Amino acid sequence: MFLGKNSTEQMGLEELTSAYRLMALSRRFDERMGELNRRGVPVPHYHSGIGQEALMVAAVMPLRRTDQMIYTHRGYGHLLAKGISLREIVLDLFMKAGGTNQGMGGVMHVNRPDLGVPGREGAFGSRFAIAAGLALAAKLDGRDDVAVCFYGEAAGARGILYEALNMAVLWKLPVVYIAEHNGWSVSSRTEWLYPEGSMSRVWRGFEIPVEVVDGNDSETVFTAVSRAVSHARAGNGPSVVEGLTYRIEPHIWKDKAAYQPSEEIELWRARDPLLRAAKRLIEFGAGKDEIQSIENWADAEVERAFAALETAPDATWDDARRQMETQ
Ligand SMILES: Cc1ncc(C[n+]2csc(CCOP(=O)(O)OP(=O)(O)O)c2C)c(N)n1
Repeated sequence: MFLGKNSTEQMGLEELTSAYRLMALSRRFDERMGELNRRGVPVPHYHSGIGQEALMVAAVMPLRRTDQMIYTHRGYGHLLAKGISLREIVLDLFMKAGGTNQGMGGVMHVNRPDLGVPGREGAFGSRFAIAAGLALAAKLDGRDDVAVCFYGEAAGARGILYEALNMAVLWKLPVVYIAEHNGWSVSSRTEWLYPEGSMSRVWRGFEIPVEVVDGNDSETVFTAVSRAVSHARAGNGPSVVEGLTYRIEPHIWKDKAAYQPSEEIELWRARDPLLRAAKRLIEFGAGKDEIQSIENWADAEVERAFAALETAPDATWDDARRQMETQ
């Protein structure tokens, strides 16, 4: 069962330019963190999202500010696209004051409830039920907001998916699940975890709309998720979009990823979502200088975020308590 194909939300030059800015920022930040790590600078526990930027960013762009979004641990594109600044993310990562959790949650628990980012679980799986709960809250309050829940191969293999989806289908909850099919779950291939190597196959039994899309093509992702969001907002219940992408970097940097064949990585590098978006921008009429100026802007933003880190004080429990009292 597929979502109504006659729904034609598509990216124009403006949307694709916005997507490219956010994807470039996410990429530059991952590259900078990798560089620091290679130089031996102590960096926090980190999961690089290189290669997955289109899925992270273009799937969030159809959302409103009040729509809820549960992100994954890999990459920061989801958060940037929902309006959280790189400065806040960096301060959270390095556990400084001035971020979103005042140094008390690290990057696992970036949250901005005012932007529809309530945070996320540390032990993967409960996100399926949390997202269904957020959708239920919107429905009970009479808001037409939706909840969007990204998940990886590991979370999707847990039993709570079935419990949550059963309730979401029963109560027609406005929730969209987005599977980040990136080929690997630490050192296990997706094919070793799911029949037919399909993360969305299990959803078919619920007879809800399922779309499998090229997760490295921002326009395709945007269109599919826009359709899923409209479906949920119109009161038609849950759906799933599975985006096919690839984890270019190791699970974490201390993992040498000897299990990951270099030819496979090269194959996917050639499908780089940024290169593809840049090519499309040129087809839309953008100049090479415009693309370069976006790259320059992203570099400068990364500089600004790290500059904030230089002066930020360490967070204290008092900062955290004050923040909790104001939320
Ligand atoms: C219940 C639970 N078990 C284990 C972990 C530790 N853990 C963190 S990331 C990860 C792998 C995630 O793989 P996947 O979902 O495929 O996402 P990817 O890292 O490929 O983006 C694991 C097992 C966890 N957070 N929660």
